[in-house]
Amino acid sequence: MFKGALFDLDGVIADTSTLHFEAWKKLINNYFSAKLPSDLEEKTKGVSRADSLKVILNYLEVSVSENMFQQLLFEKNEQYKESLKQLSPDNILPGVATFISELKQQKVKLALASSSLNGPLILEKLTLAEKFDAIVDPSKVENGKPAPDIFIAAAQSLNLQPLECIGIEDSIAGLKAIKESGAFSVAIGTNSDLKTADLHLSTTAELTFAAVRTAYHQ
Ligand code: B16
Ligand code: MG
Repeated sequence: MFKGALFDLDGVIADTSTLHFEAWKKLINNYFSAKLPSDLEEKTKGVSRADSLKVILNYLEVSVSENMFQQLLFEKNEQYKESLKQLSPDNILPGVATFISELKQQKVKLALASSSLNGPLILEKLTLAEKFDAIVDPSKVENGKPAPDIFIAAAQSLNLQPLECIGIEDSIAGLKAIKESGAFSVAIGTNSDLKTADLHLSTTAELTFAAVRTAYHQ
């Protein structure tokens, strides 16, 4: 049996991933009068704020000064934090609260492996913070997703090996990170690249302890 569960946050625990992209769209419209295509959202999922901005500037074929780059990061986060003001336990994705309770009952340890610097604030707002045994600070991790570092650090924070853990992700970058860490991968979403996970589910509503345990033992 697995002993640890390493959770991504945006798009797995809470429905906040669209809020990130909404904030980027607004910012880029304000600064560059440009529209971002919806397929760019997947490329900004799971990766750090700075890496997301690099993806976007690359798409726009614009280069900016370091000062401007920092200003854009700051403003995107201000915009994002504004949208988080409305966040409540209602934003926990379907099935996730029950899944977390099941894991706790089974004495599985929980760690957060989110790229988001806003992770602790979001868990507080969702009233889930006390359920987690550890929260990895993404600023202390050398390489962001798709590198495996944050999932390795999350397992370590529970005094476990990645092999003893499951990792749960909604992004392609995050799935790659879980696989490289050696943890059992659970991917959630409809993108076809997510189907390479050890267990692929279309939505969090299918995320149950029974489903994961069965897949883990196969
Ligand atoms: P922040 P996750 C990621 O969270 C988001 O998917 C990604 O879109 C965002 O750029 C990144 O967090 C950084 O977030 O700007 O709040 O520090 O999916 O790894 O939980
Ligand atoms: Mg995510």
